[in-house]
Amino acid sequence: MRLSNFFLPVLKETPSEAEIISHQLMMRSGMISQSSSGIYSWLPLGLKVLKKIENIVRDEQNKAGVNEILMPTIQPADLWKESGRYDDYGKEMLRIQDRQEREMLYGPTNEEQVTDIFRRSIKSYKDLPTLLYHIQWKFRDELRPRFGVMRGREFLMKDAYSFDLDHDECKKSYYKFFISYLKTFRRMGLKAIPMAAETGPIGGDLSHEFVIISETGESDIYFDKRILSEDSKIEDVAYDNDLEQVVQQYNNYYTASDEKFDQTEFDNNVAKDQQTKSKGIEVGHIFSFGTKYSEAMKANVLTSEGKQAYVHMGSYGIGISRLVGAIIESSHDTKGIIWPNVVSPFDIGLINLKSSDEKINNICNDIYSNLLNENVDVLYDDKKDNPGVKFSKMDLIGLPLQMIIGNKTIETNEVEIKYRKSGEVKYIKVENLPNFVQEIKKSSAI
Ligand code: 5CA
Repeated sequence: MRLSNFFLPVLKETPSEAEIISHQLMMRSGMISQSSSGIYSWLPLGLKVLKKIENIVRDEQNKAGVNEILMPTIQPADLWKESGRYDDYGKEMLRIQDRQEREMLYGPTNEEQVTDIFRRSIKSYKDLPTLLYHIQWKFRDELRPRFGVMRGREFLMKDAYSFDLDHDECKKSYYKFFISYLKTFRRMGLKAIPMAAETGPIGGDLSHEFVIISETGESDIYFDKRILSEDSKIEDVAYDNDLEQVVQQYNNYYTASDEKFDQTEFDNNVAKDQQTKSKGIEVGHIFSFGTKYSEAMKANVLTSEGKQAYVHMGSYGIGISRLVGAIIESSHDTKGIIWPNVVSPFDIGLINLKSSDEKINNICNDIYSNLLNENVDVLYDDKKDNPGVKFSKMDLIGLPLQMIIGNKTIETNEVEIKYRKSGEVKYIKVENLPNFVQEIKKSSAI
């Protein structure tokens, strides 16, 4: 993509309403544009990151054997009346009437909708477990929407649902999601700590939230710091292993957010020098709630003994749009964002320092088209701005690697390579660039 053709409305000033760094940087780098309180448009740069995160989440759900579906954003109130949650949900739910004056709502979550799909289609224990997920916009009329996409009113969530014959089978599904979440967050370069949690309006008896450490997080978290080194091999865990054992390794460490925290328990379980208190951002939350919805909504299957049994269910959420902010919170410096390669909106930023010079233009154009031929997603700054503007813009938007070409580098027939994260700079001969590109592709340096 040529920058001259790319809609990137960067701001010079930090918007005063943006209190935390991720919100400031998302606004400054033109990733989002506010529509109303807690509701945002996603502009090209932001949308590319959102899609990358979405695709990692999707890939990990598919690998765990979960089926992707797409449920509507607008749901009939009748389903929520059946479960009893229509009144419970209160003002956080956006209620709508259609032209026939039927009560509808904009979904804040989908337990009812998915249970309806399940009960219409699955009648036998032979079809269990059934695992479904979708990635869809949600609306919650939060009392205090804030911090940009971190606590929005409209936000993108991956929500998955499991249906099993009994409590033990349901636990197996729960463990599967538990492991898939650790794999997912790790792929994004995040260390997410699983913490036993309250179940709130979703209900149930078993729940974990996945929290990443961040000074700007909304919850206080307390944990045994040894849990941070636990997930080093999580990508190698296969789903046909004994997952309970793996989950147990995590559960052995004391972790709690403020609502569950108990100082005496903390002191009894964790040596003083391992005790850590911090702030955290909840990026995922999983629940196991037995037959709460299946009984209320009559979702039952025939067992092997020919009896009817209510299915045991769980639900599993990941805040995809929140993750965009959460990743920035954990990866930035004074100049701007530092994207982990896997979610970066482009692989490389190519900077032409003198686009009025024909020779430099020709070299840059060649490099640009060669990179595109190699399937490298490159943002080519071909604009006429001065070098300072170009450098600070490229640093702000945080692409992992920059290629810089100007008078000085051309004298020696070289390209300057700058790594955004380390600040390391090196020079490569133009004719060696194809080799260099092959190398960095192989080493996943981009
Ligand atoms: N039905 C369950 C699991 S599918 C559920 O809704 N869980 S939840 O309420 O915990 O939400 C799941 C995830 O969505 C949270 O962990 C969080 O990362 C994200 N999330 C929740 N509310 C917001 C919000 N207002 N803005 C941005 N992300 C949110």
